[in-house]
Amino acid sequence: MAATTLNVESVTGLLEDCLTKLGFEVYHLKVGWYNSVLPPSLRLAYPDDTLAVVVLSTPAMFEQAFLPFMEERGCQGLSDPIDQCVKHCVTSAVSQCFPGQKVDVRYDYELLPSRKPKFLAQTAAHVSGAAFYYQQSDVMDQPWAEKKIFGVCVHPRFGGWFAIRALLVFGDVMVGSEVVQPAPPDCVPTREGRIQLLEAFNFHWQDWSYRDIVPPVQTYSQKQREYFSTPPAQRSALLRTWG
Ligand code: B12
Repeated sequence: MAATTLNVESVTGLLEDCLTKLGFEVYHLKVGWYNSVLPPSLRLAYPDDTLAVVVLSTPAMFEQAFLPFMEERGCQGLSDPIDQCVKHCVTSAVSQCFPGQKVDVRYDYELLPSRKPKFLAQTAAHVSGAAFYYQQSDVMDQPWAEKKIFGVCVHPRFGGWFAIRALLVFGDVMVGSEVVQPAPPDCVPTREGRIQLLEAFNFHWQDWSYRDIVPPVQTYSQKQREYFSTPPAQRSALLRTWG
């Protein structure tokens, strides 16, 4: 498709056609929305009107993309199989939907030479309207004194049962001023709720209770929980027991 015919609807529509059935969601943003909340060292080197898309994995990704991917590939020798699977799905979708188009694909686990993340996944999710990013500064009269508290995004339908996987920047696609920035749903509006959320995410993240801060429409299956609760070195053995 020629660059001039691409716009927000065609880009997100094409990506959804490929990725929704694999358990992913896509949300558009303008680079300017993202850059405006970040210091210069973390900004993306694109004009403000450049189109970007943030890709989330939902609970269904495990059964719809990951298990079939592992079955096809075999479990041997893959380090970070989930990351490899996401990369496979996203790059296949991009090359199929946008042949010849310049797309800068950045994954959540990639670092710049400066050791900073290639993109701030939570900031991207928030400014796209996908999931509210609750930060320490969103709590009035903080009870944590000087302690650093990491922030966490909450999805209106999946609570904490999702991950932010990639940012796609379409360097040749500019978005007009008619596209307005959506506010993410504020699903944890009270001070008490936000304290509970941030404490669960920072101090008890292994019990996964932060994920249920709002009633989710779907959570990770028993199989998926078992997989993520298994130390990475033993995960391929676990996959083999499932045949
Ligand atoms: Co982690 N981790 N992590 N993690 N981690 C990520 C944050 C992410 C997004 C990965 C993913 O989904 N694929 C998820 C969070 C999902 C969510 O939010 N729902 C995640 C998770 C789930 C975890 C764990 C639960 C383990 C796990 O299951 N994977 C634990 C839980 C945390 C804990 O320790 N209790 C975990 C742990 C960690 C460690 C190893 C501790 C480090 C450090 C954590 C941290 O710094 N937040 C870690 C990292 C490094 C990351 C990673 C790779 C980068 C985060 C980072 O360095 N951010 C991200 C993936 C990614 O983003 N690529 C995952 C840089 C800091 C400086 O950014 O604090 O958000 P920041 O500050 C910026 C904003 O405040 C912004 O400017 C600041 C920068 O100047 N800003 C904004 C300023 N004003 C405003 C205003 C608005 C409105 C907005 C939107 C932004």
